[in-house]
Order: sequence, then C-alpha cells, then structure tokens
Amino acid sequence: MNNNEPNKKQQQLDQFRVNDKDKALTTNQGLKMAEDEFSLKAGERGPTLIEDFHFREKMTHFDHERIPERIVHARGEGAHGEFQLYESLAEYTKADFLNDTSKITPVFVRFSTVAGSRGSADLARDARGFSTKFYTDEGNYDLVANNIPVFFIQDAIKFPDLVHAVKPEPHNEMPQASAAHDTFWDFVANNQESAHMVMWAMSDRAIPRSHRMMEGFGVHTFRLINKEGKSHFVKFHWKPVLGTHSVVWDEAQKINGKNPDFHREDLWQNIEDGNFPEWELGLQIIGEDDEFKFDFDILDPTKLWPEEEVPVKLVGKLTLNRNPDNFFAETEQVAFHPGHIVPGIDFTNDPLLQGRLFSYTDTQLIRLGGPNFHELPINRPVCPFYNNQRDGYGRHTINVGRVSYHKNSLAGNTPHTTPEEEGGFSHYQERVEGHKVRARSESFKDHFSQATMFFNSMSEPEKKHLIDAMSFELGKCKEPSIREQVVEMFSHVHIDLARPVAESLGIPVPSDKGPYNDKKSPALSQLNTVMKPDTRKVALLVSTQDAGQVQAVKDQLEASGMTVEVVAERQGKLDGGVVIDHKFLTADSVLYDAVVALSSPNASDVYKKEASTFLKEAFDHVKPLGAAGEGKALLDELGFTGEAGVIGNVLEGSFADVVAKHRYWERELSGKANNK
Ligand code: HDE
Repeated sequence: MNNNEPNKKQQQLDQFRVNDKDKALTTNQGLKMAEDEFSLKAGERGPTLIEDFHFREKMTHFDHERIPERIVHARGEGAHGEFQLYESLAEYTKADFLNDTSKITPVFVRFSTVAGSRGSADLARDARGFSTKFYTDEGNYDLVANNIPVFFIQDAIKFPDLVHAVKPEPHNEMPQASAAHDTFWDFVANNQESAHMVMWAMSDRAIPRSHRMMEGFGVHTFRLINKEGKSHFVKFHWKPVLGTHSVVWDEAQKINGKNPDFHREDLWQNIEDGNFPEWELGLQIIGEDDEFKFDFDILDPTKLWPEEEVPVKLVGKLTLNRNPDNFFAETEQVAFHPGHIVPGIDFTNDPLLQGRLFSYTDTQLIRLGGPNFHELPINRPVCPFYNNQRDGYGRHTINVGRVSYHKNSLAGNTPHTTPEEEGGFSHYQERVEGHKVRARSESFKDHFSQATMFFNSMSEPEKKHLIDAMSFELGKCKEPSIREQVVEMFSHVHIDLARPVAESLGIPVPSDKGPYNDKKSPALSQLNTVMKPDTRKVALLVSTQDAGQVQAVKDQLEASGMTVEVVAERQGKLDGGVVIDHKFLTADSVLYDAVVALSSPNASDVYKKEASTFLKEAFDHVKPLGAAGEGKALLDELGFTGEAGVIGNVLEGSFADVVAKHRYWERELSGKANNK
C-alpha cells in the first residue's frame, strides 16, 4: 500500500474473518460438544434419536449449503486489489476516486465464463466476465465488464432468448459450456445483430491464455459528468500490462481435461507468488457535440469505437494482490451491478444498459436470498450507509430508534438528503422526448460493417483460427439448414470467411456480397499486443542424471521473470538437491507456455519417449522450445532444429525474447505444426 494508508476494505473484512484453528468445537449456539463422531442413539446398535440437536443442526446446515448459481457467469474466481489514478480527471468527472491521484481505492474483481455451470472447465470457447467493485469513499462503483467490447444483442428484452439459446439445450441439458450446438447458431442466424460479437466469440479472444492476459471492456457508452455539470460520453477499457494472449483450440480442449481449473489456478498461484496481475484503466471520451459524428451510433452496443479514431487514454492502474480467504463468502456472494455508480458517472440510453439496470438486483434477490445482501461483508461499502429500509431475511443491522420514514420531525428529518454541491447524487438531466414505441432505431440497423472491419483487422493466423472455429462450431450442429443459414449470413461479413467455412462443411458456397468495406483497426489484432516473458510457465524436462545443469538453466529463466517447473520420470529430488515439481504422469505440455529439454547421454528410453511426446505437442501448439546440453539431440531427432521459435542452447542468447513472442504461427501456416 502506498502512503502507508490502511486498506479500508481489508480493515472492514478483518472484523468478519474467523480462524477456527485451535478453537473448541461448539454448536451454533456456542455449546462446547464432547462428541462429534457419533449421533445420539438408543443403544449402540439402535435408532438415532430426534433429541440429538447437534446432529440436527449440523445436518440441517449442510442440507442448505448451496445457493442458486448465477444464471449466467456461474463459473468464476475473484481477487482483492487496489486502484490508483495517474492524473486527475476533474476536467471530465467529479468522481472522487477519479480526481485524487493520492487515493488508493480498494477493489474486488471477479472473472468468469458466461455459459457454463459453476463446475464447468475454464477453457470453454466463450466470452469472459471481468467485474470490478471499487469501494470508493462515495459508495461502491461497479464496472461490470467483459473481455469483448460489443454484445450479441441491442436490446435487453432479448437477453433471455440469447441465454436460452446458448445454454445447454433444454430437453437433454447438453452441451455443457459450449456454443457449438443448434440452438445457439439458430439464434445467431435469426438475430443478425449478433454478427459482430460472434466474430469476437469465434476469435482467439474467446480462449485466453490467462485472465491476467485479457482486456476488459465496459461495452456500453456511459457518461462522465464534471463539477460544472458538463457531460462527456465514455467507454471504459482495461489494458493488461502483460498483453492480450490466447491459447490454440486443440490446446484449450486438452487443458479442459488435464486441468479444468487452469485459469483459476493461474490467477491464484500468481497472486500467491507475488506476481500481482496489473491492468491500466483506459478511457475513450467523446464530447456531447460529437455524438453524431461517427458512421455508427455511439449508443449501439454492437459497435466499438475504433481506437485509431477515438484514442484510449490510460488513466490509472489496477493491481490484484490478495486472494480471497473463503470462496463462498467472497467470490460467490459478491453482487455486482452496472447500476452501482457514484457522482460523476451516469448512464446513457443504450437499450441494453437500460435493461441491465433492472436485471442484476432482481437476480441477486433470489440468488442471495432476500433484500439484505448489501450487508454481506464483501458487498458493504467502506463509507457509512443510512436510510429507512428495514427488515427482510438475514438483516444484520440493528437500527435503533423508532423512525424509519421520511419526512419526519421525530429524528429532525434524518437521515437527510445531501445537496448535489455537497456530494449528493443527482441524475444527469438529459432532455428526452418521443412516442412510446417498441422499435429498433434506424441508426442501429447496420449489423455487418464492424464485423467486416474485425475480419479485415485480423492477421493471417487469426483469420485462420476464426475460420477453423466457425467450421468446428457449425460442424457440431446437427441441422443442415442451420449451417446454411449461418454461412449465408456471414457472406455479408466477408466471402473470404464464408467460403472456407462452407467448403469445410461441404455445403454450397454462398454468393459474394462484395464489395466489402476495407476498414481496419490494427488495435484489434493480438499480434500487435505487448510481448513479455514475465510469468510465462516453462517446463524443464530433466532426466535423473541432469542435476548439474538444471540449476543453471532454472536460474537463468527465473532471472527473466519466467516460472520454471522441473518435470522428470519420478518425483522427489535430483542428486544436486533440485526439487522435481512433477513427473511426466502429472504434467502435460498443454499446461506450459514453453518447454526446455535437458538430457544426459545415458538418459533412459522412458525419458526420451516422454520428453519427445512433450516437445512434439508443444511444437504443434506453436510454442517456444529450447534445449541445453544433450537435450539438443532430442530436438534434432524430432526435426525441430532450425524451426521458428526453437533454440538449441538456451544458455546462449536470450530465450526470454523467444518466449516473449508467445507463439510461432509460421509453423501453423506452413502446415508443419499439427493442431486441429
Ligand atoms: Fe450481465 N448479467 N447481463 N452482462 N453480466 C449477470 O447478474 C444481463 C451483459 C456481466 O461476476 C447477471 O449477478 C442482462 C453485458 C458480468 O458476478 C444478470 C444483459 C455485459 C456478469 C445479468 C447482460 C455483462 C454478469 C447474472 C443484457 C458486459 C458476472 C448473475 C441486457 C458489459 C458478474 C448476476 C459477477 C452477470 C444480466 C449483458 C457482464 C442475470 C439482462 C453487455 C461480468 O443479472
């Protein structure tokens, strides 16, 4: 913590943290129990007695341990952290946490997949949630974001339809955590506003390497309001300091089997190791006068603001530095809401945002069992809160006095309202007029231009991945008509996308709908992101005789910020004392970013076989490969020497630079790497 200022949220949570270690076991009434293994029975072999209050209490509590999972975003993990501003944004907003650069605002962040159940695997092809609760001195501000900047639909009334379509089908509850089925693609073909987000959902963005290597987007256009009451339109971004990186689809599917908690564990372990994940907060700002200056409607949530047209201003840093103590109490019970705002931030008329403002509290009322979930420790603001709301399930606060209404004379008309000039929230007074209609604005009717821009902006490997992803997903659909409808729809995005997908599905190629726009936004390609070796996980394959070299290689890689795990035939220690983290049985190449092989001349046949399999799979997943000493012979045997991203001696030259590049797509494009 800077300024030696205590973290207010952690101080507050400390009051609720309980450590049972070394304590006497009691009932919930505080009664110390002499026995906890046997229920009370009439005779040693007799029936259990209803009198056994201890058994009843223990079993009843257990019977009620589960709450409904989130209807969407059920699978996720969270972490605590803090946010600090680089420069005052007083010109745009009066929000206190965006004005004062010395202020450190505590945060809680939750990452999630969207479609799968709470126990589903992390590497589903899906959008990711990225929710941040800022515990500001003016109340909680929630930025409930995704890792994709646009959405499938333009109006919240269609959200239940979208979610019904993507979730497992209702008759047999299959498939789990996957959009690769008929109802999802039937929805897409018949709701063509989804075209742009489908492009993102089929791109590498939907299979992130880590939640630490993902962008975040507030999606909607919000408003910033300054002290003078002037409003600017704003879009919020999170830019990961480590860059935006993904895995390949074949790898994703295998990770789901080898370690379904891959992202959860990655976040947890890096925080435990002190590799605190960081993002910069970015703002795109458009003045009120420029609302209609663009070739898209800035209130349409299926459109992004190209960063080349509206630059992203980096204004502060988010750091996650503490894991939760209890998953249920914190990560499961946290309740985010895009309507939790502070003075200086306000809404626009984006019809998707307007509907979200209703949905979140509504769903939380059932999920968290009543109207008092704001009192749960993780949800409490760090500033005081008072009003005339009373009672309901699970009320903690003991409101003293007899006044619970406004206006009153008995309590001097308190709790009182606060004038806007003194920090009270007052809605931005936007002028609105119109007929009551159920309609889509004309300006929302272009569904394809930005989908085409996204396609144009992809590099060659990224285009290939998009085509492969659509071919996979549609290939899993059972109804031929759905494949045809979707391919026809995407011929409006680009024939270079629709044609190869149609060919792979063995269906007629739709007609060319060109000319297509040739607009590009280089910021959309992940090839233009930050490349760093930091926190990359390297498997060091060693045979039992390699002890001497192991430490030298390990030290060198760790000095460049990489994390090294030693993998050998058996667990334990090497002769020199180096700990073997995994044996081949519990490790797999898909769980690492890079592989380095060592081998002594008399390495066993088992080692050679296992190491070759490891290296071969990493090569197919276009990962950096290296060797030291005799290990190079393995690379030679496999024919990998001289290929892009393959280094014969990692002790010479900088393997860190090779790892920083993340993947060597040229192997894939040349057909040398085999991953489907
Ligand atoms: Fe959500 N969304 N959403 N959503 N959403 C929920 O709230 C909803 C949308 C997002 O980590 C639910 O407490 C509607 C966009 C995240 O706890 C629910 C619409 C974006 C999370 C809900 C949207 C999001 C949720 C389910 C269309 C990106 C996880 C559980 C109008 C900007 C929050 C809950 C967490 C969760 C409704 C669209 C992000 C049902 C009606 C767009 C990250 O209220």
